[in-house]
Amino acid sequence: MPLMAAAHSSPSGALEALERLRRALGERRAFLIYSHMNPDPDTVGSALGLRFLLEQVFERKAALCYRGIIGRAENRELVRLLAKDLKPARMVPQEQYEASFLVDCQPDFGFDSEVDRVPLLGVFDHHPDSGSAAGLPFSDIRSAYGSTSTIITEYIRASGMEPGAVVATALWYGLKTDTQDLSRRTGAADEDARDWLVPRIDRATLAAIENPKLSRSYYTNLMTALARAVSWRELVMTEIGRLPYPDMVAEIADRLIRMEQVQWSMCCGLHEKRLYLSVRTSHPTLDAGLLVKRVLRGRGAGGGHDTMAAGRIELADEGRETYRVAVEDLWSRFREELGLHSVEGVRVVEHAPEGPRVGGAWSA
Ligand SMILES: [Mn+2]
Repeated sequence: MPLMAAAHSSPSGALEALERLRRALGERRAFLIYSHMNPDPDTVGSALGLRFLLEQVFERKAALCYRGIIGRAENRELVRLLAKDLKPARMVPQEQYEASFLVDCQPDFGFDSEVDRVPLLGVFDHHPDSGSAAGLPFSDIRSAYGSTSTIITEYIRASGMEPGAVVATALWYGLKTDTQDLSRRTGAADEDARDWLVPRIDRATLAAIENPKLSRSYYTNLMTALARAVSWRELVMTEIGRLPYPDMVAEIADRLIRMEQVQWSMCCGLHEKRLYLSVRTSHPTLDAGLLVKRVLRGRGAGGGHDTMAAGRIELADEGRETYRVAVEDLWSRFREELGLHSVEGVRVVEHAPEGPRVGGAWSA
């Protein structure tokens, strides 16, 4: 269908963006779409939406892949129900693709040229522009948008094509989770995308994704996290040792930030020689991403948004002592940065069978 037909009903500039993408594709026929490491709903929704564009609008071949682990039960259900063919990068015959796209991140964070063999053609992202996409033939980075799914939705609307319930549901779930139901980091573009997507989604599938069964080990890890949690006034921190999957630290940080009087939550754990950490804040002015960058300076990599951030530290080995020393150092850095170094820590669950293993007086 001619693209101009949809011009009147799509956001301004969207048609130009679609044309820019068409030109960037050139004569290439087959594309690989990389989600970011340890994919979340926004990167999965964006990848499905971009594949729809490449296949249905531009009549090319496109496949999806990811690196890392899909851990969170909701994300596993999302992939099981809507993106069955999202494959680990190592299982994809990368030589069959001429060019690749990266969605919901930028090359300095989400692309590893050692592993990701298909030459990068472009990125779609809504994180602050790191400058690392500057040399690419195509990039669309809009940091004022609540999600990458919002950006991709604009392209689909501009194309005038109907995406169907699978793609619409995945895009809506990506937008919904990244903006906590459009309650934060959100603007008119996100609301516009919501109004367009919601009538197209499959509500029963969405409900199934949002309420998945949880594994027994999930509850074990939750118990460990609570038993080892310590608070210093408005800061609460915990660690769960060996992680079933890296995302687990984010799930715990999400739960702890809801505690009364708490403005900062942090959870960390170990996965294959890496210490992963996740931070949440409800502080009205301070920025979680900046705090994590300061804490990790010279120690590891990390960053994020105003209310949530994540990071990782490469450890020399997976040994218990190496991990304990790294956690002690991390906890002390957080307390220092938040001016809580002289405040005494208090166990969150006083009579838990197992207490905190780090944090000074509580060591056992
Ligand atoms: Mn996102």
